[in-house]
Amino acid sequence: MGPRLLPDSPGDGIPDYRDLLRRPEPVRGTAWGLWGPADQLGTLNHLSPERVLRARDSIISGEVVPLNLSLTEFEPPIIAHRGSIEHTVFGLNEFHRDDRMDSFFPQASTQIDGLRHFGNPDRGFYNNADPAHLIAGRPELGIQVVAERGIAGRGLLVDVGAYRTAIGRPIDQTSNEQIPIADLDAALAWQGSTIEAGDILMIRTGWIDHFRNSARSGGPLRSPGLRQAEETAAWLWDHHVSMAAADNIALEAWPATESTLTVEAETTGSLPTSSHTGMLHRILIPLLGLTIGELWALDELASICAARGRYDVFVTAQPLNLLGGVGSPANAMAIL
Ligand code: UVW
Repeated sequence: MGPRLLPDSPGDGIPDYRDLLRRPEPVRGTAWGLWGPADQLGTLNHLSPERVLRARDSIISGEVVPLNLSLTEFEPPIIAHRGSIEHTVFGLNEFHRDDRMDSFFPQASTQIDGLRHFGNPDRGFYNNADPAHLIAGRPELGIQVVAERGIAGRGLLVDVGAYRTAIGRPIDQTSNEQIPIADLDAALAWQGSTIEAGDILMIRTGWIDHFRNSARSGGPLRSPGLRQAEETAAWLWDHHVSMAAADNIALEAWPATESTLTVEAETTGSLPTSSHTGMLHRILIPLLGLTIGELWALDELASICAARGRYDVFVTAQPLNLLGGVGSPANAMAIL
């Protein structure tokens, strides 16, 4: 695999998804090597300084809208293997306070999933990273790579939840409804938006509001989200988005029980099926190098965007600078 450094201007020579599928093995269907053999940023490479600068055109009023839920929003935790923060405030004397967090799961609330988070069972981790190196204290694909760079650029809210309500076909928030790319395209047309290369895409389903009002009462955890299909991956890749975030559990529908995606390791039985079976994560993160955002707080932003009739904003997100971290609170904000 020869390194091929991609130019970063619109209309540049980035291969489309079909071309990725025509790449020779062992990189068929992947973006591996496109930004160099040692690349750790994947599609965040789309966020060139020129694009960041252009994103200032999205700032109209100077209003700032944080996009983060509370670190303790989900009590009890919505993902079983993630625990609850134990926060201790202590003082060295009567006029001093310090604090400590135990049982802190960086992906327990509004988060960024770094490129360590998922490998593809048939292909491996992004840019062929050695799985043995994906451990605490080692740098490969760690979230510190993103923290040391920072995320800033044009954000585009796609309010597919509002669109579906407006056309009288509201998303079923109680289900793991799969949202097809046709709905994303229709929502973009409805709100008068066009994706630009490098956009930080923010997809609002409206699930958080539903969860706050009802899902806490119990029952199996479900959220609508992107359809688990290769065409979804192709759509995200071909639009040259720098990252994709959503207000739901996993960006994609959860659980992935309606997925059409398979991996050979599971079909041949060498890997047991699991809750990750069928997940789109297995393409987006390891094969395309797409950084993902989950559980982003997009409702206030959506109201303001609807009122101003414009859905592009300036976005920043700054993950924690944790060497070898897998994910992080997003620390994201929109500037309008
Ligand atoms: C799920 O597995 C549901 O999502 P993630 O691990 O990306 O938070």
